[in-house]
Formats: sequence, C-alpha cells, structure tokens
Amino acid sequence: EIISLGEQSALLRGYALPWERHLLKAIDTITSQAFWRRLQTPGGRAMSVQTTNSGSWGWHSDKQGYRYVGTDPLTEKPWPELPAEVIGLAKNAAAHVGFSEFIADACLINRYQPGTQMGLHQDRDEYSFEHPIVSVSLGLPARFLWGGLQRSDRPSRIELRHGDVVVWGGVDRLRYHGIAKVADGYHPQLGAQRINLTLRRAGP
Ligand code: MD3
Ligand code: FE
Repeated sequence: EIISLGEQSALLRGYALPWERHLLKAIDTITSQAFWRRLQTPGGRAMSVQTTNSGSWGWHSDKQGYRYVGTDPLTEKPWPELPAEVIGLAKNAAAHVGFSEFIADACLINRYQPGTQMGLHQDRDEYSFEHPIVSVSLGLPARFLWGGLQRSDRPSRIELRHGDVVVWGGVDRLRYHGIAKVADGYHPQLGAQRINLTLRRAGP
C-alpha cells in the first residue's frame, strides 16, 4: 500500500518487512560500537530521544550547534559502517517515489521510549536538499506530525508502524515534521520502544 503525503513524499506501508532481519542485526551491530546517547541542544538541554549513527556522516548536536560529523565524538572513531542491505532498501524505496539512484551516506537512528516525543522541526543540516530522506519505523507505533513550510502551518497526523517506510524529497523536503509522545506498549521484536532510521545523503 502506498499513501501519498505530499507531491513528492509517500508512505509505503510495511515496505521494510522483507529487510527486518537485516535491520535488527544492523541496529545491534551499530549500537554495540556507537552507543545510544542523549544529545544536548545548542541551548544546553538534553533531548529526550536517544540517538546514534552509521555511515560516513553522523548527525550531532552540542553547544556548538547542529551538524554532521565524520567520527563519533564519544569514541573519536569513524561511525560504524552502513550495511549494504540497508543502503539497498533506501535506494529501492526512494525509486518507488520517483527519486532514482539515491545512495545514502548517513543513517541517523532515533530511539523513543514511551513518553518520548520530537517537536516540530525542519531537517536542514545536510549539504544539499536535492536528495530525499528515507525513514524506516520499527517497534512501537507513533503518530507522525506532518506540517508545512512554516512552523505555524497546522500539521496533519498519520500513524507510523513497524516496517513502514516514508520517502520525503523535492518540494516536501523542508516541511516541518515531528513525532507525538509515544504511548506505552510492548512490541514483540523490540519491546517497549520505537526505533526510527533515517537514511540520508548528508555529505557533498
Ligand atoms: C520530512 N525523525 O530524525 S522520521 C529526524 O521518527 C526525524 O524519528 C522522526 O524527524 C522520527 O529528523 C521522523 C520522518 C522524517 C524524517 C526526515 C524528514 C520526515 C521528514 C525530512 C524532511 C521532511
Ligand atoms: Fe526530522
């Protein structure tokens, strides 16, 4: 099932399920090398989401601001490798929505425990906005908030579930978005958490 979210964005229900085994293994391998952390906002507050990264670039935030970095600041080592199967999933999903030859070089991984949310924001730390972003949802469901190009635009809401993939690009690339507070629950594979992977082209 393919649900249009905008002119150049769509939700592919369950699209990642054939990759489930690769995704769960990738998360285990990555988080054993680059541990979950709660980043500080530039204003000095701890984010409620836990994050880590894999690929050539990882998204980082501290008092110096939001940016992509080539090494994990906790270990000063390169981020764990992004598995070819996961790059392949993102490439296939992007092609379905009209973005051919999308090669991700960064994967930001967010972990939501019940009660965690992510406020409305734009993703604008990447080198170029010409590439789409592919998101993969795993574990507990969450309500995704889908706004417009201005923060004040009232967002619509759609539930993202285990295995769902969303592709966002083109005219929809800079739309405001967020995640409402994740409700309590238990997922058979992931327990009491939601994990979201966003596959991006962060570098030049
Ligand atoms: C729409 N993550 O990591 S994924 C983020 O579920 C982020 O963890 C949320 O927003 C999550 O920045 C939402 C969906 C998503 C990701 C990037 C987008 C939607 C987007 C970029 C542009 C427009
Ligand atoms: Fe975002």
